[in-house]
Amino acid sequence: MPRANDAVEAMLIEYADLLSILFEDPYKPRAYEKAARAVGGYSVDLEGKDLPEILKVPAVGRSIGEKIQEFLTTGELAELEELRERIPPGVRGLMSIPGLGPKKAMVLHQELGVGSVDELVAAIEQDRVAALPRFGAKTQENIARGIRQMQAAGGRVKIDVALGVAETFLELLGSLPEATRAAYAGSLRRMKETIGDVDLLVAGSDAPPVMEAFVTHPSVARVLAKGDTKTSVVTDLGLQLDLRVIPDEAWGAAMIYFTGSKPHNIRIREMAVRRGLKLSEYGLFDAKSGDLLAAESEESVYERLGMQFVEPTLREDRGEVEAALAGELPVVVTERQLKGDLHTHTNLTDGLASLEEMVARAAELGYAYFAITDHAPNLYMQRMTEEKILAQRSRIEKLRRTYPKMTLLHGTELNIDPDGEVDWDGPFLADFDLTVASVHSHFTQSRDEMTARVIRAIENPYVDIIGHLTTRQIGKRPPVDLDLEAVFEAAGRTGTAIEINSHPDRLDLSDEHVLWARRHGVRFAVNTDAHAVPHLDHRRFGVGMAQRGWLTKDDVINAWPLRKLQRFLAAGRP
Ligand code: DGT
Ligand code: CA
Ligand code: CA
Ligand code: ZN
Repeated sequence: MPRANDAVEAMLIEYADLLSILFEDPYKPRAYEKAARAVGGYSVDLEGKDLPEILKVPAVGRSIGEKIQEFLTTGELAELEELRERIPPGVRGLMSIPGLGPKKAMVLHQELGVGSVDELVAAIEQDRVAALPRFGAKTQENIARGIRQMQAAGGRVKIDVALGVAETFLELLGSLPEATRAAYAGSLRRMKETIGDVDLLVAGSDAPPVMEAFVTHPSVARVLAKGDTKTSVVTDLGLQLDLRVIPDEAWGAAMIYFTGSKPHNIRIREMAVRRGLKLSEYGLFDAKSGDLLAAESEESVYERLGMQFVEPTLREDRGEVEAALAGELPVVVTERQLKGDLHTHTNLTDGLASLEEMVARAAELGYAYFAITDHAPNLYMQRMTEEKILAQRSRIEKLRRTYPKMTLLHGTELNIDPDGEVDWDGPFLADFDLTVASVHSHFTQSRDEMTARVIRAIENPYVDIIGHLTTRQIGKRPPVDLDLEAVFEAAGRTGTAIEINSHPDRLDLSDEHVLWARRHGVRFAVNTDAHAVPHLDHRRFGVGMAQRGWLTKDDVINAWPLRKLQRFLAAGRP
């Protein structure tokens, strides 16, 4: 169930966007954005909370707090409705183009009547954007590049968004008396980084009431097709959902079929044919007699095919069918096997939560160890100093007494500078339990420069983990240009772990990069890079990526017992 906080966050961001389009003052929108992030990252659900409770959220003052209260009690905000009257919805959409701010969006609307991305593309093709005062050819080209970047996501949505929508619908569908089971399948179950549409399955013998409940869900914006076996809708977020109602007895066969992937399905179907069998979404049958051999559970179907059960995250026809036939599938790492998180932030730098709040949640997750890795000084905005980070270390040392079962590790996230150097020198770095080093600037260096830069950081004996290696942000920022073969070779050679950053905007490394790095004996850290308490749960996405990269617990350093992790961290230090 999406929390009220998510709805409040979206409302405040829209309010900030519209303010920034209409007014010159940059401070007010920023205050709303800050409050929006604080609400989204706040660990307490604001549903039903009164004003004093709302005012406990960091960065939420009285005026914003009252707006949140109005929104929570009435479901809307009068002042937001007024702003919406003044700006066509498409204009705000223009702001999601990388590099296009609110002022330019408003000029494009006022001068050219542009009210959507499609209209903007047309205006660019006619060179009408370049002709605007203070725009010019260069700005037009930048905007065109931004649009291409945005469209590279291809209308797909990020996995966290799709999962939130799927869970909301399953809550409704699963509670219907006609439904004996309900689940999501498709790319979402395979945990791909982006999702084209959400595939839902409901088991039951009476489909019409299920379909009716589905299309009348409040977040359905449009019904594309409605039938007794399949119904498709589009939600208010523009995401398509396909619902299929299937007989209980065929649940397993249908789950296999609609989980896919298509290439995996084709491979197992061909295999079935070679054995005189026939596999469909209704079951596995004897081709000659037509007798049903298996259908009820996925396990029974795979077993009757003579293969191991294949985890959904592995079903991409990347060799998993052969491995399952030979009984050689890897036992992929699971969320429960993670013993700690090795990259997290607090409000000492740009995190939202205090050290104590982050650590308390880590303890709830049952971690054996937990690392705090706030930003080092060269990310100037964060104003880190030696004094501050040493003071944090003292606080951590005191906090250790409160958590006898969890080992708190003190680390830092270093910045890899353009030459591959990092913030502090050896003696100071030696006193950290671990370090993560990441690229946070100069993203456009040439491939040779960037590769040499990252390898230098990898070879630094004090660097334990490379954070978000390619720095991509899905749908927003392309990856940096790197010779990955050379980078992975260096990481394997030096025993430097590479992070799988679990944030759904990053998921960096991607599955294919994990498979590639693994061939060089690289070790991985599945980290959240959490900047707020709820972000610690993003690990499920990082684990999905690790599974898609065929990783077992032996490949993942934060699935190791503390002693083994400590030996790994200490190795290679002078
Ligand atoms: P998406 O939605 O683009 O993120 O990716 P999927 O994998 O969810 O693809 P989708 O929604 O088109 O179909 C869901 C599953 O249904 C797919 O993974 C496998 C199965 N499927 C769809 N079309 C075919 C087909 O033509 N042949 C076979 N064997 N399976 C199919
Ligand atoms: Ca799908
Ligand atoms: Ca589909
Ligand atoms: Zn970080």
